[in-house]
Amino acid sequence: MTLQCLIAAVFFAVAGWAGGVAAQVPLTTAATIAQNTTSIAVAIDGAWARASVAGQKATGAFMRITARQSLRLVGTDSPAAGVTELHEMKMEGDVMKMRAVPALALPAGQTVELKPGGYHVMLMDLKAPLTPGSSVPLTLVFQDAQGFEFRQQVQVPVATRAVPAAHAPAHQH
Ligand SMILES: [Cu+2]
Repeated sequence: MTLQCLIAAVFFAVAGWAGGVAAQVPLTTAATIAQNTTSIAVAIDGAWARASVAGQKATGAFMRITARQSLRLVGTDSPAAGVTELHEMKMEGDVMKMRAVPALALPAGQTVELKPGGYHVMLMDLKAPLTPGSSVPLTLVFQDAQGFEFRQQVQVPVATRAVPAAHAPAHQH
């Protein structure tokens, strides 16, 4: 297949997909979906990944996510890690256990916090130690109520602890 032919095929696939979406959902929703690709629908703040040392295989990334419309976080990916998963830490009896979860619900307008001891993005099979002061790209995959998926990339600062939030809503008086 020539490159030109490949581009044409991709364009056709995208055009066909866009037509399908427009046919299934009201026009206003289709417009919102179109905007999603430019990262408007989801606000992410306070993101940080815990620094790791040489030989350490895994670490966690944390952030606050606020979706304008009801969405689910259904996937994560980072070039810094061989495997990237969404995890949850939970007490089972008196033991803190960590497990992979397939998706995280993001109710419209509510801030969902990924934090140590709770939900987090697990970066496993690290390709190099995460050094404080550097940052790692992280791709989040969201799915809306219609099953439409879109991706948002975040540049996550590496730190040894949570970045103090200058605008944390919990501390306004
Ligand atoms: Cu984990």
